[in-house]
Amino acid sequence: MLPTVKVFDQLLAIKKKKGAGYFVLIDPDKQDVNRAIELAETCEAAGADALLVGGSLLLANVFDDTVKAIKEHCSIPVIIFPGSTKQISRHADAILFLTLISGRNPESLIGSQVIAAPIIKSTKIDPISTGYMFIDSGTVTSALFMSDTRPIPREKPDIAAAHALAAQYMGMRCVYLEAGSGARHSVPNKVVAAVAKYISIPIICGGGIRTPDEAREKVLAGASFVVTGTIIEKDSNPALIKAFADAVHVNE
Ligand code: 1GP
Repeated sequence: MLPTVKVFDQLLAIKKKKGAGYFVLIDPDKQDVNRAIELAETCEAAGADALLVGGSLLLANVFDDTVKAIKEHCSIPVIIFPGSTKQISRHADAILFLTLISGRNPESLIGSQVIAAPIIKSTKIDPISTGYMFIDSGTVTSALFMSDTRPIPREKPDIAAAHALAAQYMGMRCVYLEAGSGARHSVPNKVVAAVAKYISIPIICGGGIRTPDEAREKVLAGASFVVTGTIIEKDSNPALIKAFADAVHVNE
C-alpha cells in the first residue's frame, strides 16, 4: 500500500505535469465486484489518474471486497470517497477525509469524523483532509438528501469562495466542489473560477459532468482534478474514458 502523503503528492505531481488529473468514481452499489474490477482496469488503461470508491448508500455489503479487488488489479491510486463511516477499508491507498463545510449539520461537520478517525488510524491509511461543498445542481441528489443540508446557490460564487477559503484556513488540503452524482447541472464554471481565484489549495470538481468538453471547462476554470461517475457507469467504452482523460490533461 502506498503511504497517503505519497498519494497526495502523487496527485499534485500529476496536476503539475498534465495540467489536471482525471478521477473515475466507482460506486460499489452499482455493479458486482467482477464488473468493478473490469471497469477499474479499463479506466486505468484509458488514462484515468486515480479511482475513487464510494457511494451515498450501501445497499449491498460489498464495500471492502470491492476496494480490495480493485486494488489487486490496478496500480493507480485507489482513494475512498466515503458516503458514510461504514465506507472505510484498509485496502485503499487513501481516503478523502470529508468535512461537509457547505452545510450546518454537526454530524457531517464533526460527528462522523470523530467516529471515523480511530477506524482510519487502525487501518493505517492516512486521510486527505477535504472541504466538501455541495453546489446547487437543480435537483436533490442522493448525497445532498442523505446529508440533510442545503447546497450553496449556483449563482453565489462569492459564498462558495468564502467557504473554500475557510477550508484552506482550517488547514484542509483540498476542496471538493460537488454538484452530486447524476446532477442535472454540473458546478457552474464561474463558481469554479471564483473559488480558484480565491484559494491556493487544489480543487476537485465533480457531479453531472457528461462530456469531455465539460470536463475540460472545469479545468480551464481552475479545477485541479475532475471526477466523473455516472457517465462511465452508463458507457464504459475505453474511447470515451480516454476522451475524458485527454480533455482533462490540458498540458498534454
Ligand atoms: C459525485 O462527482 C461525483 O461525487 C460523480 O458525479 O456521477 O454525476 O459523474 P457523476
